[in-house]
Amino acid sequence: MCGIVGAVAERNITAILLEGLKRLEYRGYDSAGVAVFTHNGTLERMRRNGKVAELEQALAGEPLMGRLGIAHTRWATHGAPSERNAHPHFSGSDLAVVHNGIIENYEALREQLKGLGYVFTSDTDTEVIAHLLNHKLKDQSDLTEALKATVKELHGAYGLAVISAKQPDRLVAARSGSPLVIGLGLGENFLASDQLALRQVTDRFMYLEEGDIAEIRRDSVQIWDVNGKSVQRETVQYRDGAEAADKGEYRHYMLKEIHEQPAVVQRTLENRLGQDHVLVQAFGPQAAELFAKVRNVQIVACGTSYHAGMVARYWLESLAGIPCQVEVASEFRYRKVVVQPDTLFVSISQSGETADTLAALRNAKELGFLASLAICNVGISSLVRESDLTLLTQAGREIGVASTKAFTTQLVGLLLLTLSLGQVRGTLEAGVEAQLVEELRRLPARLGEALAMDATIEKVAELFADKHHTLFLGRGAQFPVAMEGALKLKEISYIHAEAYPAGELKHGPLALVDNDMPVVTVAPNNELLEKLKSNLQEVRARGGELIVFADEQAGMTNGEGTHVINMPHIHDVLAPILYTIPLQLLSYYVAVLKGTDVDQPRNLAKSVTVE
Ligand code: HGA
Repeated sequence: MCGIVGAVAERNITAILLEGLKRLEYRGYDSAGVAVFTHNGTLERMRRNGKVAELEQALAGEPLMGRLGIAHTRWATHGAPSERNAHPHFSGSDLAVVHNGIIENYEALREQLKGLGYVFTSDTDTEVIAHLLNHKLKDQSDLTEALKATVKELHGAYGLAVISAKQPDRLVAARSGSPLVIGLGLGENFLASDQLALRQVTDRFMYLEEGDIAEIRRDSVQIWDVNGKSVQRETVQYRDGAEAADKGEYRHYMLKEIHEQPAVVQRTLENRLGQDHVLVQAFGPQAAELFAKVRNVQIVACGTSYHAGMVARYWLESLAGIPCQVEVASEFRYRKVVVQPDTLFVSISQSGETADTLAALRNAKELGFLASLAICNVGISSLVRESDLTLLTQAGREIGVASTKAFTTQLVGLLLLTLSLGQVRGTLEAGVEAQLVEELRRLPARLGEALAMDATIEKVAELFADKHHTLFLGRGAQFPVAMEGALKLKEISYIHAEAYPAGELKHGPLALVDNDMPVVTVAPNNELLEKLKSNLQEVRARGGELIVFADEQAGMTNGEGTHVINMPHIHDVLAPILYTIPLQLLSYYVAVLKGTDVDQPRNLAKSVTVE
């Protein structure tokens, strides 16, 4: 979502701030801005609606030079995307603030501050922070102390970076509910909402914890915890080079990331498979002992990760014999939940900073779950740090907003979890586990075969380019795959897409079917196939055009209005992972035909760190 970058150095920092914003832009991108304490001794800012490139162009025309600055890329929550709502927000001419998150009591604060004579120039919740801080500075001239007093009055979530022309030797920061990391340099220091923004300037980082306030100067960093106690935070060093952030030979990040799936699935399996069984220790040293006690599983996630959880439910109940519930985090966190004894709480999130999922995990701690497990792509995320057990997916950095490789690696992680639980609890026959382990080893090659269908799918995409509505059908564990396919299509091509379990068709959605509504079907290759074929007849009888992804051994053939795309044969349990690939490619090629912004679709953002 929004991104924060800050720097205090002896050299000009504007280029560093801009580069940081570019690295964060895939998360939120409706406007951007920078504030710099210039060589003239004044605080100046430049803001632009639109992408970071607009800001860069503006700065090329009118450079801002200085050694202290903060910058922001915005994904609006309060107030439309526009230059006046873009951060940094000023109070007077001396104070600049950037903010990630939401201030829930901003209306009351706004009224109070207006009463004190402050004039608001934006519609954001953020601007109240700038004025409140300005007000606190009247009693307390030290910026850090004034920020400590300010955050006491804020309800909601914030990652904040502040600079003042009156104390131009420091950046001051506060974290509550929105991540911040300090980048440590030599005679210079930095701040960002994600270390990725700073990898070009340092490899040493210090993560702020909930409630921390930090004062960052060129040659020192001081941190106070939520109780105001001065604390040290551990320094983490990354030795690997910054991850490749270019598109290589691909036209879009999304296509690159789709094609990375065989490799990242392979990586996710590495060191986790024994000869004929899953290595349960992959989930942490105490996993075997905890898993032996598990009698229920509660999965909580959002968006694409929620669909991964839905697939896992079929696996956990059919293979490991464990009752499983799956819920979207934004509902779970606010509902009165009854927890069955010995329930494992599983959260799934690509970034590990998804606000609703993180809040659900924090609530879960009070609800009497046996333990918590995070399936996550970022090892240094809040979700991972706050969970008892972790399985890191190895998808690498995912830049495209529409999640692809994160989803398939989550599925792999969830299948490893299913097999581990079945193994430890003795509910899964060793022979079945051995067979599935073998199938998992072959999975990267199968995914490669599905990717080789690229040109076929590109052709199929033409059927959708002029359509406004589509239906996606599946049965069994292929139903959540259909849900994920529909989500991908709507996210990046803006075509209305709905997913249904095929058996539900006649209970309502069949009324929508006509020759203008393509119906995409993900066929199961099991006892449900014959049932699905009957459902498809119901569509054909109403003139609906069918696009069916089916196992090459399922015996389905093309006919009038029926396009069958044969998929490489695969074990039924792994089919959801394989069938995801053509659906990703389909939405990609439809979006390309429609000319949308594939990697940064309108209104969306990566890593949803607000509620
Ligand atoms: N509420 C602020 C910041 C939004 C944000 O953090 N988005 O991810 C605004 O609307 O500007």
